[in-house]
Amino acid sequence: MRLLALALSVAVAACGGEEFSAVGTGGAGGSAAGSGGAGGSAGTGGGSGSGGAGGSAGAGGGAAGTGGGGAACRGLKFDGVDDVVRVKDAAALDGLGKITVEAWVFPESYPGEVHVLSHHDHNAMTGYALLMYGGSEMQFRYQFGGQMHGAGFTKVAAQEWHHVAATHDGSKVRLFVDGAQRHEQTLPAGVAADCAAPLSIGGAAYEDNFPFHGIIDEVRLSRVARYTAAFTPSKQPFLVDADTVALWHFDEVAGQAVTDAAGKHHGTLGKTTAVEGADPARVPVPCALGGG
Ligand SMILES: [Ca+2]
Ligand SMILES: [Ca+2]
Repeated sequence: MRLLALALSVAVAACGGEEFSAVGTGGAGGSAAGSGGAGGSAGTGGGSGSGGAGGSAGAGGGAAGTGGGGAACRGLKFDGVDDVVRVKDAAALDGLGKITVEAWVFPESYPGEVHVLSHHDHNAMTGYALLMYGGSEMQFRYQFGGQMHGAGFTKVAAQEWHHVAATHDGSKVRLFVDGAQRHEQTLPAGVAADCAAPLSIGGAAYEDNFPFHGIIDEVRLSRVARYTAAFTPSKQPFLVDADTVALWHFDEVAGQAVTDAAGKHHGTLGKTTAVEGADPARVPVPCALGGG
């Protein structure tokens, strides 16, 4: 974890631009008038806040979720050195017939190959990973039966929020950035080879490398190909449905636990439940995902 001040400054940079338009959602603490605290960027956006169900729109330009005091929207900032989230291996995470791996990311830089989500063991040749290779080129990679299959590459620019997704519909792998299809490739569907490595977010699963540098939020793993054509990524947090394997909002206030909203694959900051250097930092992020 780097200094909190650094993390906050990054978050402000991510959401404090003039284009930022914060839309607060009612209900779950989503008041949009986030002008307080270090993250506040009041007056810069055309945000409308709803103070609850059916609430009237706020006139102010508060930057939702960036206020330092009690904002509900958080993500995890990875330092590009060793920060990672670990989720224990489970049978439900294995196999690769139909799948979607997706997340919102704000890469600060690309120190090298970085893994967004990895349940992959390169040496055992099992599992899958969504990664950026060669300095920003996204690839979806998976291995089974002694072969490695990779689909990509497509650029994911740093210093911007992007929705990134890889899908396999059993026939084709597709890569999407901000809902635009960037790549399509016919590849065999994987068999249910057991990857014994943990599932890692922000780093490689099978050894301590390929650390992500920047913020990751809203990571969802699904057992279907959710996207087979261009789409508009939702600005709202993902929801759990029957096809969701796991969904991590990263909205916890503190502590080591990383909750799976689907209830089964909770993770931990870093490599253990102890406070350690590999723990990503919890940072405020725009409540309107992707920065508005
Ligand atoms: Ca979040
Ligand atoms: Ca830890």
